[in-house]
Amino acid sequence: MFEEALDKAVHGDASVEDVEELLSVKDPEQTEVLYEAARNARNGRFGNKIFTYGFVYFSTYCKNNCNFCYFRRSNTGIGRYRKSIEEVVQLSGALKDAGINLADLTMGEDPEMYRDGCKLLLEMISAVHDEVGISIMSSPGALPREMFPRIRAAGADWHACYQETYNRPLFESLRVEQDYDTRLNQKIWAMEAGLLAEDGMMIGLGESMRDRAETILKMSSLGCQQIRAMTFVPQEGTPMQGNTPYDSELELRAIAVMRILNPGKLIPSSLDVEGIKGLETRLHAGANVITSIVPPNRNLAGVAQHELDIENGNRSVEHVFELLDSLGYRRAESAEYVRFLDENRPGGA
Ligand code: SAM
Ligand code: MD0
Ligand code: SF4
Repeated sequence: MFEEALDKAVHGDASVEDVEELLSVKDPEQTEVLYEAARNARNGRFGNKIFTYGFVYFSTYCKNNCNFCYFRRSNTGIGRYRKSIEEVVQLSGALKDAGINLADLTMGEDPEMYRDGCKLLLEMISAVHDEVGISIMSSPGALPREMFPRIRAAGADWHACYQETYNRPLFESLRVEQDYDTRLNQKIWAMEAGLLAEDGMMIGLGESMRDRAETILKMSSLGCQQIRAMTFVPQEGTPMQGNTPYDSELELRAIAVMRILNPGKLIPSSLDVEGIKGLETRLHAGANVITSIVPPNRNLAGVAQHELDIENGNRSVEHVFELLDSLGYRRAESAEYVRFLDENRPGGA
């Protein structure tokens, strides 16, 4: 029963069957009840305040071959780039000046960045930390355990590394040649080193409703301070290019359920799935962070939508802020964001 499952979720004792029930809701009125419960959970902790993240995809080279990803190594013949430290500092500075709360420094698993104990990656993080002073998320893929204290010392606040699914065989078939446990440990090693951690799931990879429910419960219990769901967008030139694209309904229900189970966590509305037109629905379902804000004219790519809404300025800071205001939300000041980080940092360090 929907009502019973929702009640249990709100009170923090939802079973995997309850989560499945909530994710499967079809009736439009019940779906609105689900979203409303999610907004109540969010507003109770965060009011109408929304955090904003700029996306700096600074290297699109990758040694991996994830079946779902446009930037997998076998997708030869696509335009790739690697930004210099100066350029990343400049981009991050512009985000800070515009009032964005965090720079998400993201890369493919670029061997150039990993060379000599991740020398370039560490230099990149410390340059942004020292010269700009904006909060930093590092999204570098899977790192060896000993790197985490060094990433933290360089000035990163967050390590983002998404499991995509907690169905192990499905993970192994998608993230080919990658180790499930090593990727799972990324979140744990990060938190041990005093970093906040983000986990995430994708929807539309071939997983079942049960898998989605189990993944949401695992993500909720691991202790990460930020969790996300993103709909898979099929990519040209990859083994999954012919998959039928999903609409965003399941992602919205996943966001709502994640929020009800985790009132105090950060949950993104990514502009990287449906562009700017997908923002309102995701906030309505309980998200409280806007990610993948990308300035135009900088030759920067997104991940799931490597072009959508970037050069037309729809993912720009100004455009996103205007829309937030018109929807009745308030963008968080960076001081408020830093307070959230300080209050939620593992180990209180
Ligand atoms: N390379 C690093 C890694 O894999 O962790 C960091 C960047 S990676 C491109 C960031 C995330 O984008 C992936 O973990 C996945 O969740 C998401 N992603 C990649 N391709 C996608 C697609 N086609 N549709 C939706 N999300 C996608
Ligand atoms: C996003 N394109 O927020 C970014 C990316 C990496 N930490 C995040 C998936 O949608
Ligand atoms: Fe590389 Fe990340 Fe894409 Fe996988 S998801 S191919 S690791 S950039």
